[in-house]
Amino acid sequence: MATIASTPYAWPYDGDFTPKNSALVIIDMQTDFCGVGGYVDKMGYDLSMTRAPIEPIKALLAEARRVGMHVIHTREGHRPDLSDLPANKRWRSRQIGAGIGDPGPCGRILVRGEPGWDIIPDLYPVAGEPIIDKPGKGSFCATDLELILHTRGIRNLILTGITTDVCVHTTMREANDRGFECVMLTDCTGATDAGNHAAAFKMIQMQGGVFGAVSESKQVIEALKAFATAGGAAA
Ligand code: C5J
Repeated sequence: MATIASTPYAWPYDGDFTPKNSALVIIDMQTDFCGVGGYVDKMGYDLSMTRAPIEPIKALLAEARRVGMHVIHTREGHRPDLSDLPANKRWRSRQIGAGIGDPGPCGRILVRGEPGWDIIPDLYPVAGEPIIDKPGKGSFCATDLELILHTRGIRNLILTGITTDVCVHTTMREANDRGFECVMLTDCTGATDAGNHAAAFKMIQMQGGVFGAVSESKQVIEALKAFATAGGAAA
């Protein structure tokens, strides 16, 4: 039995947590969401909030790699011909002056292959860490994430990234409905609005943990260090 201190229950619910049946999921840590000149910056939001999780994720990622836990990255973006960009998504983004597919300081906004679309160097994936390219907010919609999780025997998801209330929350909801056991980390996520960040965590904790549980990186790192100390025996 191994669990991570979290609320409203010790996660995972049944104590079946090991680096082999769990994945650190790092959502959309792209320049477009946390870099100068990217999509979020162009919309005029405070970048300090979407940049806040960079260092906590970096520390957790180092520990996850050290113990051999699965790591999965996602990127939100569209085909260069925009054939997978719904007209209403483009229209809405143009209302706030950051049209998806339009040119910006970091290349065409949220378009695959452009500099702003890629994952920031601090958190760049290494060999063996799948990258899920997704056209929507959720990581399961129009992707092969579910197949990869099943193929690798992963049942527990540790959710991090940006933004808390949009892509990370949508992914948690999709995963929960598919039977995956999820925890989201407060310090490893960030929103464009502090109130939305807080509300997103409150929502998770309703109804006994309606989408899963809430924790922070310190608790996960402690649990992973315990596995390393036990030489994997705890698994
Ligand atoms: C948004 C995301 N906020 N990664 N995307 O449009 O949360």
